[in-house]
Amino acid sequence: MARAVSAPSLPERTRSLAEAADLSRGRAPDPAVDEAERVVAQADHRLAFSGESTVVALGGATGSGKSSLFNALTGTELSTVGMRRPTTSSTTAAVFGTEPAGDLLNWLEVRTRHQLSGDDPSLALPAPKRRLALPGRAGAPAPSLDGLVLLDLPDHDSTEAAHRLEVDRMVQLVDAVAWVVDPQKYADAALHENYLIPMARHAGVMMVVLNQIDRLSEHELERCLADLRRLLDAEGLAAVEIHATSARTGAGVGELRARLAELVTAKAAAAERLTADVRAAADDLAAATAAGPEAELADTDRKRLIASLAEAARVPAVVDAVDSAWRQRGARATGWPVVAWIGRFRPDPLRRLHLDRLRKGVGGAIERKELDPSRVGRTSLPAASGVQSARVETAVREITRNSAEAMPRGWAMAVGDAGRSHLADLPDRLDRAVATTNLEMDERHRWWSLVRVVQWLVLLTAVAGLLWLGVSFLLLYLQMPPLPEVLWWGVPAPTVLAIGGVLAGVLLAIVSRLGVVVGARRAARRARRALYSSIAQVANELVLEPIDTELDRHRAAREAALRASA
Ligand SMILES: Nc1nc2c(ncn2[C@@H]2O[C@H](COP(=O)(O)OP(=O)(O)OP(=O)(O)O)[C@@H](O)[C@H]2O)c(=O)[nH]1
Ligand SMILES: [Mg+2]
Repeated sequence: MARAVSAPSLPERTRSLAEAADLSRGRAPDPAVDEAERVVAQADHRLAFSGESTVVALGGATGSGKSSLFNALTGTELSTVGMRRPTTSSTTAAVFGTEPAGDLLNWLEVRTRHQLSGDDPSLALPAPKRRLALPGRAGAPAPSLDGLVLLDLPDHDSTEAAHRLEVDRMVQLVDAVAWVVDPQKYADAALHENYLIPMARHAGVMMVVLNQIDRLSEHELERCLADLRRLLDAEGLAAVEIHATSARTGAGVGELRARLAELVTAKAAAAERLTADVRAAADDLAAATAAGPEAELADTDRKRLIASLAEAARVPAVVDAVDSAWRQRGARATGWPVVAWIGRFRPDPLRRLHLDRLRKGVGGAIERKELDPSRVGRTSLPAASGVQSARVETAVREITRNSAEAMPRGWAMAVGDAGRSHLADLPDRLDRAVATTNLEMDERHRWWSLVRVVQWLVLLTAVAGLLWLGVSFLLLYLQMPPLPEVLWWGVPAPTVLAIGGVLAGVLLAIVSRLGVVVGARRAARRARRALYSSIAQVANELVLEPIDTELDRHRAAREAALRASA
């Protein structure tokens, strides 16, 4: 299959993730499905709101200078900078430009908002008080931040649990995060282990801002930046960019603002963030969906199930009964009538199993009323232990186990449940399938009738010969004139008729017997085929199709998850 050349768009990924989550519900672990659904909802909401806005949050430990930097970037004193730690307890938003971001902020549940129009003179760059050893854009005209929604968050390492919850909530929703650190605490484990490292997939929409650089000498700053870089690289966060600022002096703030302006102008942060979210959730779902190769019902498994069900439904016994019933009926029809007549008293093997119900109606058609399942009772097979439920259960369990072998547990269980979904009905349906199968006992033995006519003619001949002989003996006994003597081949005709008739009848019976045996074997094979096809129908409907449906669902879930994470 040709691979798609271009990567799927975010809406395409989101749709695929929604599909994967929907299909995986009840099969993959709930947390993975819940997370996928949460991400889908988040993407839908975020994309429904202004695509023109980019939401950037300032996060970090208490006292790192988030609020100070927020004020420096906005050129305001909107956020409280305090001596008492922690200071900020709820998120404050600054909306740059004239585009209102009310819906977006409602969705983010940020209540403290300020609209800063783009041409606000207070946003002019504060003059840098010292030169930074960074590639800078100091002195450049203030870039437009129109469309930026800047958030000042509470501290993530707070003594206040509510602060941490608010940070976690916001970090999940915003488009980009600038982690503000200070020279003392930039290596703080709480930040790195709880946020930076787990969010490695979002490296493209995260940055670290080393603030308070006015407290460092140029040499110390260089060492500090190099150390921070090494640390991030070692954590797999090489893609995370580092900025250096002093909210107090304004150093580096211009560069940071320019970087934010780039982000806002590109309008790609929201999509990038959501794409990372969707891919992460899709990867989790994919991992919970497929461990091994694609699961499929092998043909050999299908055949084995049908064979096991046939065994359990006592098909071999029925086939044997067909064979002996055919022989018995054939012998009765074509045998020497005197002996055949005695055979009438032997019970018919099929009738004994109550399997002789299908008879030909007028014109050769099978009488439908006989096939009406509601009118067909159970065969008497149960008496001979009938459909053995235990064997049926074993056969079904085996096929579900085989087909779900390589699947993760939840999916394997779903396949098992699908296979067993009609287990209770199965013995009855198998029995009914056997009972309603046309065993074709009335077909292909027209020659029997011909032989029967000949047998009776031959018997009549023998009887005529015997009568003739009897009359001759009677006349002799009564000393009456004998019948005229007729000789055939030098033997008296009545003797020829009597002995020849008996011999011919027996001979015809023997020859016919061979034909009947061959016919019985064919009839048994035909019956076996017909019974197997009836059993296969039941197996398909009650076991194989439900399993196939679940396997199709699994395949679709896996493909959707892979499409979402591609
Ligand atoms: N020297 C220096 N001090 C700074 C700088 N930025 C902030 N401060 C000081 O650091 C302290 C904390 O600043 P805030 O802006 O309140 O810090 P915060 O990160 O918002 O703290 P919380 O709201 O408690 O999470 C204040 O006393 C600021 O004056 C800076 O760049 N240089
Ligand atoms: Mg603050």
